[in-house]
Amino acid sequence: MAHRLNAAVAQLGPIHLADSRTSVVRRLMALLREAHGRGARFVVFPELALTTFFPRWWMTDQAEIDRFFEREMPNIETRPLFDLARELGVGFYLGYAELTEENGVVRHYNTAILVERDGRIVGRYRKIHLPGHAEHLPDAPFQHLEKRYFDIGNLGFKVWRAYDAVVGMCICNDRRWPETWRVMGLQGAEIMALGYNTPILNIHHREPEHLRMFHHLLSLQAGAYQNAAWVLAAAKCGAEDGFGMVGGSAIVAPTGEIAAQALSEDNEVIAVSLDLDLGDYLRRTVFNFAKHRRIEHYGLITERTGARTEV
Ligand code: CDV
Repeated sequence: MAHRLNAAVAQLGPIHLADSRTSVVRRLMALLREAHGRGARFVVFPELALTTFFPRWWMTDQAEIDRFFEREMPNIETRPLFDLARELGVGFYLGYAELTEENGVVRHYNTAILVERDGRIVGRYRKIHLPGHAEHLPDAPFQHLEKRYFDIGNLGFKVWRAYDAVVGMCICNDRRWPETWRVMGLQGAEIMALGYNTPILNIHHREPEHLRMFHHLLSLQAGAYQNAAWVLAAAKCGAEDGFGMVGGSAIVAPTGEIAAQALSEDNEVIAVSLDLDLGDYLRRTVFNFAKHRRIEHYGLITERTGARTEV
């Protein structure tokens, strides 16, 4: 029998500073219901899906920063989403800012969780590739302070058995690094989920706006194809308090083809019946890692971080 999973990506339009968690969770629940109505058993929500993309704001008061973080999950505001997931039998990926304590030390992570169809959290990923800067850039049109507000994720790139498939997770900037996909691919990931917040402008250097979408899709398509996996990518997009972020949420097939793509920069569900046998076939043939990879020539990838020319 064909091995398939009906899955959806729930793109979110803007969340403004003034929007409450309760109103955002209501939006997530409406999207979950819509995805369920279209047959989905697994839905991917964006990165930091409960708040505005707060790393754009310079803040020095830790109490003010911590207002964007969740101390437990589910909590009073998000519980209804988990209850609805269980009622409908739909699992989900959700990105949020996690505040936790490890060995007596307070930690802040940019986190994603995987929730099974019975409402249980079965997987947790903490963002590893944190982009941006830690210092205030007074001349930039906005800040990108992930390096200031978050600790580097400490859970690695794992995969989990969920929804009768093997599922990996990553977050936003991770998609630009081929190592992210490969480490999940080496664990047999059939589905790789990610949420993102990608500002339309690059604050580090000026570039044509169309490159933002091109590099986004290029990264998803390469990651999917080279690892023979389905990639499900959910944007938070549109203008949050006037700061624009790209849409382009997509479901990419293991062939690297885009199977579905959001058209708007607002709340939008896209859904596809994922043919998991297709990835399986490609992992047994052109991307049969055991047969074709030559790890004796790949040492530099883990031995060296920055590029250095020695000739
Ligand atoms: N939230 C992100 O990680 N955003 C980054 C920045 C660099 C645009 C991204 O890679 O999309």
